[in-house]
Order: sequence, then C-alpha cells, then structure tokens
Amino acid sequence: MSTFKSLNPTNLSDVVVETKLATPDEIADAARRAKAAQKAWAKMPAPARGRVIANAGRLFENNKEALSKLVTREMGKVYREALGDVQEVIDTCDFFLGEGRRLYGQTVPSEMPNKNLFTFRMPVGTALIITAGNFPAAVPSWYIIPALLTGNSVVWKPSEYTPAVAEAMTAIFHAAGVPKDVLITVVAEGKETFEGMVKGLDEGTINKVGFTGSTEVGRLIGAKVGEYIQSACLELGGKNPMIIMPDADLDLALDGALFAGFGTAGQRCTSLGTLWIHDSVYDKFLKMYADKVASSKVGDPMEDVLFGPMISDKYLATHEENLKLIQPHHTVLGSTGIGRITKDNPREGFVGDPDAGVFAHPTIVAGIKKEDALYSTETFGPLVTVGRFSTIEEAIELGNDHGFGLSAAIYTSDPKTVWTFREGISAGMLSINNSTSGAEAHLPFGGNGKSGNGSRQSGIWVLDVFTRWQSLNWDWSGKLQKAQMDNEEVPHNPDFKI
Ligand code: UN1
Repeated sequence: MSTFKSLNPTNLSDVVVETKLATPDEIADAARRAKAAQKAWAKMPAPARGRVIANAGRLFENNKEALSKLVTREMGKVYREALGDVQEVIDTCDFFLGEGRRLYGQTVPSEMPNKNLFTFRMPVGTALIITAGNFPAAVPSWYIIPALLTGNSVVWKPSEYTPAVAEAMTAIFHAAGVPKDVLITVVAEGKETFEGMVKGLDEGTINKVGFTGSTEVGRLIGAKVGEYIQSACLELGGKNPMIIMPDADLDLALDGALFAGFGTAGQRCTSLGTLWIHDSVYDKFLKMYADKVASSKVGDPMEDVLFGPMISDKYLATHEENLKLIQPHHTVLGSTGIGRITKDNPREGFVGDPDAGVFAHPTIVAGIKKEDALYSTETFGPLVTVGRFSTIEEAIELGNDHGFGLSAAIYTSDPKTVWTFREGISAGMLSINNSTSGAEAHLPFGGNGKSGNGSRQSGIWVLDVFTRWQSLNWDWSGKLQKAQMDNEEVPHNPDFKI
C-alpha cells in the first residue's frame, strides 16, 4: 500500500497527515458506488438538496477558523487568505442553497394549438472532480456544491498535497446530510487518477469530469474524455497580463500588482503573469514596484507577511526551473537573492526560520520580450515578468498572443481605454483598476484558449456544466399535429403598400 506524507511547508518536520493513495481500481470502485447512489439523490426534491447545502454552509461557517488554520498549515497560504479560501466555500453554499428552490426550466409556446413545450434541467450523473492544491477549499467547492445541488453524485480527487483539508471538507459535507456514497473522496497521484478515470468512463460510471490544473494535463484529460462523447470542465493555467496606462492611479496599481503577483506566493491560476507598463511611466512604476516587493515581509504565513512558503518542495522545484529561463537581457529585482530562501541565501526581513520550510524569494524579471520563453510560460510561483508598450493596441496584443486567456487587468482612468481593452482582450475574466486575482464567487469563472475550453464555474453559469437540458412537448389536442407541416397560415397581403 503506498502512502503520501502531507507536510507543513512552513515547517517540514510537521507531518499534517499520512494518507493512503488510491489505486486505479479503487477509484473505479468509488465511481461505481457513487453511480449506484446517484439516482436516489437525484430523486430528492431540489429544495431539499438545497437544505443540505444550507446545512453545509452553516457548518463551514462554524468551522471557518479551524479549517482555515488547516489550510495554512497544509498548503502555506497566509492565514488571511486561508480565511478567504474558506469564505468562498460559504459564499458558494449561500448562492446554491437558493438555487435548490429555483433550478428553473422554461415553459415555451408551441407553434401548434393545444400543445405545450417545456424544458427541464437533468443531472449529468456521476462527476469525477480533480482539483489542485492552491485553493484546497474554494475551488473544489465550486464543483462539488453545484454538482450535488443539481442531483449528481461526486468522486473527488483532491491534490495529494492537501489531503487533510479534503478529509475535513468531506466530513463537513457528510455531517450536513450528504449521503456517504454521494460524495466520495479519494486521494491519488496523477497517473493512477487518469487510469481510474478511464475505467470509470469505460464502465459508464463517470459521466462528467471537472479538472483544475495545468494546461498540459487538461489537454490529456479533455482529449480522453472526448473519446467518450463527453466534454470536461477544464480550468487551466494562465499568464495573466496587467496593463498600466499613463493615466493610471499608480498607488492603486501598486497595491493591485503586489497582491496579484505575490498573493498565495504567486500560486493562483489568476496570479499576475506579466506587468505591462506604458513607456511614459515605465521607469517610475517599475521602481515603485521593485522597492515595494523588496521591502515586503515574507515568511511565516500565520504572521503579517506578503506571502508564505510554496505549497511543497515540488512547487519550489518548478519555480527554480523557471528561474533558468531568465536571460542576460533581463534585469532581476525584488529581493536579496533568487530561488530558495535559506540562511545562506537570505531574504532581508524574513519572518521565521527559512530553512525549516520551502520558501522562495520574490522575483521580478524586467525587460521581457515576446520572443522570451518567460513571455509564454505560466510560472506559478513568486515570479512576475515586466515589459513595456507604447499603445493600448500593442498592450492588448502582448496580453493575448501567448494563447492563455484566463484573467487580465488594466489600470486607467479613461473609459475609452477601458472599452478598447474589454473588446480586444481574449481572457474570460477582466478587471478594471483591480487585481487579476480575487474573483467573486458568483461571477462566471473560467478562461479561453490554453486556459480552458469555454466551460464556466460559479454562479448560474456552472449549472450548464452539471445539468443537461431535457425538452418536453405535450400535445393535448387529441390528434397528431406535425410541426412545420400542419401549421395554420394567417392570411395576409404581401403586395400591400400605403
Ligand atoms: C485558482 O487559482 O484556481 O480569483 C482560483 C481568485 C480566487 C480563486 C483562484 N478567488 O484569485
């Protein structure tokens, strides 16, 4: 039996939990059990399922501090952000508890007399939900809550780096009244998860796959699922641009760029990728940014710091690989070193013991050009690239041309620039005078191009992920009325002129 030790990235000697890793057969078995439980769950009236979601919301609220502390302990984001991560679960419960009493279908007029048309939302069946470690509470809840509310059962495969948070969340859902087999959590590694998924697809026990993670893995999952005439809900990477126009409020932009670039140690899919600064304010704003980052506190995530450790040593290793993409024409700013923070490679003002955990220096790489590998590489760590532009059209092109399209932001005070940006930028989520990260839990969340296949989470939009439209036509005329053929024509005069 293989196991995985989930370590506290602030203090690697603290083992949060040692968890059993599921085999492909165990994943397929979980899908069979979840499938068997789904029909009875779907039979429960949607308002009653909404009550269960309401119970879950209250339990998440009552356990907010404890769960947030676990989030910080297991994945390392600062406590204030962990509270936000859990708050997003509560917000999602708040939204969907009411959806149980709506879940509207439509009544549609028929072209025939004495005939009525209707639409109904049908659950898809059993969903396999595969999520990442950076938002161990919020992002899974964006899938699990609407999937359950709409009458689906769920097999959840959380990140192997956050099994304790997953276990706590699953226990809360069960305590709220979700039957054990309607939500089954399995911790597994990527390869085994993929094999288990294929078994479930073969057996017809997995009817929807939701995946949040890298573009590379999303492509594999999307292609495989497509063979089974299914479409996956894919929330993938980003290289999110932030554009600073000459008329921007630079102090405001500074706060936005700091949080977007280094919040969650840059490990949000919505984190700032490249900061594009207009020529006229380039030197001034770059200096403001570099000074601010250099003087910000990094370290123990329970203290008042900009960011804590990386999620795990694996994420640190990827960050260190990305640092190799820095070229001689780049200028590196923002810290007293690059790479891992240690006693021998110190960060000025570090809070805590860097050697105990997996901490990385914040790094600004200025002078980025379109030809550079860093222009189009999602770095998923405390690394922000900075480049310059002279027209809004050029900035939009730079913001789009790498092919990612998740989130994008602009700082300006000119409405004309705002609308030019809105129309031209291809990302799914835009911010005006705000960070690329920090989306609210009831707006459509998702991206285009390399960031996703157009599916959207959150709010009313995710209902289309977890339900299929069923149409019904009910003829009570007592005779066969053939659509498009037996219609009554209204007499009219086509040659009429006044
Ligand atoms: C993610 O990084 O996968 O918009 C989700 C944000 C958060 C969610 C990020 N509310 O930054």
